[in-house]
Amino acid sequence: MPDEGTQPMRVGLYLQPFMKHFINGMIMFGLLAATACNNANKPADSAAMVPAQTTVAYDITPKYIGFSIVNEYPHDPTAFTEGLEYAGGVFYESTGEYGHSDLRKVDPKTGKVLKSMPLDRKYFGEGLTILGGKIYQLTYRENTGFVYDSATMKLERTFSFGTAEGWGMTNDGKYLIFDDGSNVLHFLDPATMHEAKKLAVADEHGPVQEINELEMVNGFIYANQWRTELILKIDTATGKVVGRADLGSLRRQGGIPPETGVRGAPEVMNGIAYDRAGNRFFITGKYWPKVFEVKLDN
Ligand SMILES: [Ca+2]
Repeated sequence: MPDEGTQPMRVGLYLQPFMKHFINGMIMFGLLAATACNNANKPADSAAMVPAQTTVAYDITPKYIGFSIVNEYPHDPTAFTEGLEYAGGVFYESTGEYGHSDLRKVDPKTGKVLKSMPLDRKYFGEGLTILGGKIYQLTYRENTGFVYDSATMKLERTFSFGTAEGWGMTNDGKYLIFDDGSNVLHFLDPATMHEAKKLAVADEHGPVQEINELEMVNGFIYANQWRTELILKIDTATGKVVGRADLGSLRRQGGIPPETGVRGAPEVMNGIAYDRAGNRFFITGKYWPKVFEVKLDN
């Protein structure tokens, strides 16, 4: 392996916007091509596996969702947050960057890392979710996912998934749901890791690209859209964006400085967790020194 200063992703970090757009474009081209192929060759009953519709725009504007900051807690400012989930009174967090990625358990009140399972430096951690006593964690471009025992955080096995990139992840109690930087949500059966269905996300303008960190709340998926300050509320039956929260002022209100491009400084918002018992949303970002407890007016 090259040393840290010459790692591909040290360059890749700054090429990420371009590369993600390029790769997303390729994925979309592939999906459209596959759709055309499927329509020509497959019977109608294969609809569940046909790539999701990608051109629809809805004629109803998503509901505006206001927000307010309820509380704020410390967050490790060296954590390149890629996934965040709340369970059993603690945060489970997946962090990214080659050589720095881990799965960690974090005390919400203090931000203290209670336990960390570092990834090999060839992996870039991405989304995570907890289902059926297991923690599932994606990687960015390594087409590898990890399955841990949720009680011990011991790594049990790995799996592969059929997209070029892995981004955010959540679950609906039955399926693992992840995204790949496009507008498509992928539903995986955790028993087989086979893809059961796809769902295209769209709003009144059409497909919504670069869906990122996810959180399932009361039957809706809440999603960061990458490089925006938006949280989208998505109907899991249709893929329709039914609500939209603009957290653009969260940084200012919460004392998180604007992005500067300086390495290690706070980057994009990327982390949504939900405490069902307390009906609390938690929001953080890459290299953010705080986690915010937020009330969404939905
Ligand atoms: Ca989450």
